Amino acid sequence: MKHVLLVLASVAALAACGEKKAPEAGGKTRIAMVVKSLGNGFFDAAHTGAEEAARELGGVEIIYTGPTTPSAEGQIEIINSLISQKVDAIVISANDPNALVPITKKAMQRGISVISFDSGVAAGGRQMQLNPSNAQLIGEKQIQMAAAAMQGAGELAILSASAQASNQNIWIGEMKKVLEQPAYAKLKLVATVYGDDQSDKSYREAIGLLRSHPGLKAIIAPTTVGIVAASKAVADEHLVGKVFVTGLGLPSEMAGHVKSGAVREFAIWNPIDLGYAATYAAHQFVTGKAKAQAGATVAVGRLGQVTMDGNGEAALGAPFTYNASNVEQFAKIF
Ligand code: RAM
Repeated sequence: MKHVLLVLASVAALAACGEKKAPEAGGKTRIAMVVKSLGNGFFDAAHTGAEEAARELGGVEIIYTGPTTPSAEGQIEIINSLISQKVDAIVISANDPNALVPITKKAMQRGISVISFDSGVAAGGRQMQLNPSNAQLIGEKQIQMAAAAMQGAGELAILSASAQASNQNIWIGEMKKVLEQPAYAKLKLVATVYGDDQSDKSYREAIGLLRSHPGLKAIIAPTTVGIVAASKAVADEHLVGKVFVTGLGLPSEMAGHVKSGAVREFAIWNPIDLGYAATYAAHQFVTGKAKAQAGATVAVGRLGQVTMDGNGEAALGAPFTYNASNVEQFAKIF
């Protein structure tokens, strides 16, 4: 797999980690995976990957946890408790890039390794951020898929996760840049709404978009929860064939919506691999094999190694596209 090195400036916060504590003699290395919220299939798959890494590494226990709804407050409370439990590492997908920094800094000062993955903590609050792929590529891919479904012209809207989500906000920024390119001059972004990665709120927001923008031709949902809700809303409003949904989804949750025609194609990376790599990388920091330094490489087991850029970020491979020809096959995996 080809690893993409994101070039971003600022090395400022890489040194912000405390002294590493050695895992207790004889005890297991405890790695806590803190996700945006429980009950999200994307993170269930990341958890599967974390358990795989734990088995491979040996002597590792995974504590899988997260708030019931995606909030920074909920994650702060959980991290406080993980600090008291003296876990060895925290692997977090953040609900807010900045709000978590004080608590994750505190964890690092206590010798806990902190890695963010998927949705990043700002540079001062973690030793490494593992991105699933290159953000520009993710933004570009989603606009390309929408433009193809819309035949190059018309109104589109974005249905995102929570308004503070680091990853979705970066991808939306990239999508907006792509929309400025002459090739997409006939595409008009009319609204961006937030379903908070909650099925019911995402559904209500999607219905709202369809009713307030009768000329809408596409909804891009850069979230696995949002894309399912938007597809259901399009079907329920009898708009299949008129409004196309695309974005980032799990084949297992999207197969039916591809079949119905609400979705022609969507993309995603392998969430099992992402959880596996993030857990493996966290273990490298716990054991002192990885250092938070620009240009440093970090081993990620069967996926090889990733290279950290000046902002402490590294990335896995390109997203993959799914459509009627392959969605059923991948639906069996994630
Ligand atoms: C949701 C979450 C997650 C994101 C995926 C694409 O499950 O918001 O952070 O990476 O969608």
